[in-house]
Amino acid sequence: MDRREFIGIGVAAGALVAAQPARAQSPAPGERAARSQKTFAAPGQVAVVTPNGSTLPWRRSGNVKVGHLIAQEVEHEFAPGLEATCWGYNGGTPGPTIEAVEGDRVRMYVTNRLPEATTVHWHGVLVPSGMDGVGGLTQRPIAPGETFKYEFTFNRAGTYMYHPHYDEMTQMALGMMGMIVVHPRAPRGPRVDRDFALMTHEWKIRPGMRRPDPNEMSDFNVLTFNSKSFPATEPLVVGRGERVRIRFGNLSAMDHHPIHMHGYYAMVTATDGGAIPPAAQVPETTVLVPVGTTRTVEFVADEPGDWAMHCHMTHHIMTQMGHGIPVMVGADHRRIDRSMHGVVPGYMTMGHDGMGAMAKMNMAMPRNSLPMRATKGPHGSIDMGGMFTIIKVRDNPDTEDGSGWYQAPPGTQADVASAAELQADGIDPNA
Ligand SMILES: [Cu+2]
Repeated sequence: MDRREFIGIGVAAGALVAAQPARAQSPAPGERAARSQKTFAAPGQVAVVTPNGSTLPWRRSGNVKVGHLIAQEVEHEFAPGLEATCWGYNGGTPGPTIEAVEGDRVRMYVTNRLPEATTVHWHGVLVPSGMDGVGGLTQRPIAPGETFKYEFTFNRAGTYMYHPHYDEMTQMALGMMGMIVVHPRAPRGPRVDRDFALMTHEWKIRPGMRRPDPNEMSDFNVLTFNSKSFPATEPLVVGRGERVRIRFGNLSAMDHHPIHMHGYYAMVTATDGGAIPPAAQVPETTVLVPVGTTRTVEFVADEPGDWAMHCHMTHHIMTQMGHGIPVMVGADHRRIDRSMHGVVPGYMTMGHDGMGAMAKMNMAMPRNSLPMRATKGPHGSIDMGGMFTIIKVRDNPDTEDGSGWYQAPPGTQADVASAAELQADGIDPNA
């Protein structure tokens, strides 16, 4: 195959996309993925953006789209300060989003560069049994060094996922997963202006370690959207009045993620089982994304602002440092500090007034760990990490680089109450 054949093909659109490396460099925090990603969709439908991720390029071979997944070890940065050796596809975790159009015939080559066997299961995609990727049941596992060929037709539009079905516990815990988006050949429902794919995931990485622990069952301490922890999660920059679609996937080991959206409610329009009929769609401000499913939501972004979107399990917006520490809330820290100063000068009990203030401290941290100080926001520290991102609704989304903050119009922002205001409304803070 020569270079000219190495092109993306949008079958229905006929849109050709230039060759790109298997993995675009992860954009810096705040940098938008939209410009760097070469994606395509069917006519009248926008391409999917995978924040912090990439989209699989296709080669053309007759009427077949040919893709190549390489299962391999990858060095991955979860957020500045925390890197780990993970397993993924085509240089990253999650693997590239597979984007196709209903009716596309695809041939997927899977090369195994891992030290153990693997397979790829096309979760939710209706494929012939022998293409289902279940090690031992539907195929011989792909040995290290081998390349297998899968071939099937994406005969239903929807949001699906791919992941190994051999030593699942280890391979998925180490980061092997990806999203699959199949556009309908003809658009259905209202046209959307933005289309995003976000894979939720959970990891156990002990502070200072460089390997996620695949044996962990309950105490996960790194929570991610597309394998990034806030503040490294790219914001979703959208235009005021635009219709936005977000496709969530969950291949976590053990936890369902209730993803809460500020500023909006969204209609849940599809699962990995297919589209939900309009009469059965449910409005939610928190959409539960159970393990092993996808949930697709749509909303109209008619309210400008910086809107948090995050898992509502509070430990899932924590960093590693929130785990395994004693309860100190309400403790008389002065006595403890006094007795400790004899042995550890400068000792400081933490957490007695709650943990929020720790976000501001520049404490020395174990190497390769995510501190609790999180990131600087426009009004102080944002003391959240993990599975947290921001939807930035702007009047001019295409000229925004995503790094700026919303300026609330006068009179529309919470602030300290003045004495005059308190008096006028009969509020006595000392009552
Ligand atoms: Cu969660």
